[in-house]
Amino acid sequence: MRYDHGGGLLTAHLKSLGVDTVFGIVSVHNLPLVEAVEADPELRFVPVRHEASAVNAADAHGRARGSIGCALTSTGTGAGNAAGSLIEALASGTSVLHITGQVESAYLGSGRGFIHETKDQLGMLAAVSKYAATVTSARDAGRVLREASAAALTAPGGPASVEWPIDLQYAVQEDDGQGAPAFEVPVPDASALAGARELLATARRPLIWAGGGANTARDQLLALLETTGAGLLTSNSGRGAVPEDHDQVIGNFATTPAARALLADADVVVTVGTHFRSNETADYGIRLPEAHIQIDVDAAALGRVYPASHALHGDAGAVLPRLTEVAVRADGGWTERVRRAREEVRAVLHDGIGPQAAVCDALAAALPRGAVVARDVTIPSSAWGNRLLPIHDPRANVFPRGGGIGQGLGMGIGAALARPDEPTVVIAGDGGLAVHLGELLTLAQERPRLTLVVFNDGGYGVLRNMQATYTERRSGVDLFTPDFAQLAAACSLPYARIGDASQAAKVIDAAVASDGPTLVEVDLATLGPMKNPFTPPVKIPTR
Ligand SMILES: Cc1ncc(C[n+]2csc(CCOP(=O)(O)OP(=O)(O)O)c2C)c(N)n1
Ligand SMILES: [Mg+2]
Repeated sequence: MRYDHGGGLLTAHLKSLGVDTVFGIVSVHNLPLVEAVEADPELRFVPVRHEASAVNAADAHGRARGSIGCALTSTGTGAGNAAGSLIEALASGTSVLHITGQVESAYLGSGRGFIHETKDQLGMLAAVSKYAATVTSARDAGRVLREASAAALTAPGGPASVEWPIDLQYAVQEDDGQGAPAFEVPVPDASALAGARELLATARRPLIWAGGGANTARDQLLALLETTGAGLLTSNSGRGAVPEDHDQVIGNFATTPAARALLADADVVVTVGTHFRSNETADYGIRLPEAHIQIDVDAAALGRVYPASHALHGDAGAVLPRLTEVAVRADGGWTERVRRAREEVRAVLHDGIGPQAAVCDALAAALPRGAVVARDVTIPSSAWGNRLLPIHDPRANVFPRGGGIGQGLGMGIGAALARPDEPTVVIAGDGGLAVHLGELLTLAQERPRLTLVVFNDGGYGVLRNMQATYTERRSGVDLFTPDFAQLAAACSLPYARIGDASQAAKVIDAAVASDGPTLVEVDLATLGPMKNPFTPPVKIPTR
């Protein structure tokens, strides 16, 4: 195919991927691309206010659809601004096609100070992306885009960055349509698989632990769960792979005493596509049974944290049915114990969060099944949003897996635009929201069905709690916080306040039912403290 310039090539490529929304900031170094997206009736260009948010929004747009998102940034500072959020997509293995500018190809690497030029932009992108490449000719761009997208979409996924010199963006493109690489799906070792099958054929107290890698094998996971009567633990990323109202789902509660006791008594654990991240394993401190069948498409993950007695290098969707074929039913008492543990961990947490339980309950009641809950890194997310607030579909489960604050609103906007027919909720703290406060303007401009719930405690509460627990200091945690009612008014955003628990249901119901954005402030000073203050599950290394 021949295209007048790179814009036509890009839009055709995006449509072939099913992408209909692109997030970015326009620049002299991406102008033909932005204009082509904007001009195409099948595509929407969303001008966000920071490149990090462009990547967060594109990432979450992909997560909410179970596909890939696209972000467009400028050269140099623009690409650098995107880097923090590319790190998030890399940490989470989510698929983002990031296209950024580059100086004219004649000046690449010349150090002449061409506008936006930076040292080793490709090296920077390579460090934070799964794939990074430079377009080197107008015959080459199509291949690079296809290769990048295939890398982003192939499990374990990640961001793919393409830097495109501005002269080559404007050039006539000759695309031969070649070069979409085929990736081989790994097949587990036959003897490891046979051993795993033998083990499951006699297991009477099985547990399953699902991570984000199980999200593409939902039916197969459910079949193994129901055939065995096992209990299901999940990482935060594995939430919703089986809907969390299923009575065998314990969920993201592995570090609780009840779940640890189950792990101690289990005769086998099958783990599926999980990292065993530090926060979800008490810094790798919780114990797993020795009989450990681990399934992962990423060879590096096998045995990386916990030894795997049966390491199955393969795709969960293909491997799980091989186990289900031979699996037997657990002891009836075991499945009963799983159900009791499920109830117990929820009741204990519900009680421990005190008045915030009213907000959690209100959200659970107001949201339709499968609606996206995007969660910034704030106490309400860490304490209950990541566990208690039910998730029934992995595409609803949007949160920064790398733990970086400030990404929630951008993610929420991306997800809300991916799912215009449903409400989306963002849970953010006052500190995290301030990182990309400019995205309130994107929210005001695009007006998606998004309820932004800001938990205002006038600072970085989680660090305050850590300091109170460990050092009795108060350093760097108290923040000037805006008057949110006035801020909302200045942005033409409807505003509501939850000042005590009795107001939660009414405020949340109205906001979620509206067909546009609402800023809801939860005033934590008047709502009152949690019964058990939250301190993060991280250790002080010297203690
Ligand atoms: C990018 C980034 N910078 C700093 C941190 C450290 N950090 C973790 S939570 C947090 C406080 C967030 O404050 P807020 O959003 O108000 O939530 P709160 O803890 O008050 O509930 C900070 C600064 C981080 N996780 N990510
Ligand atoms: Mg705060």
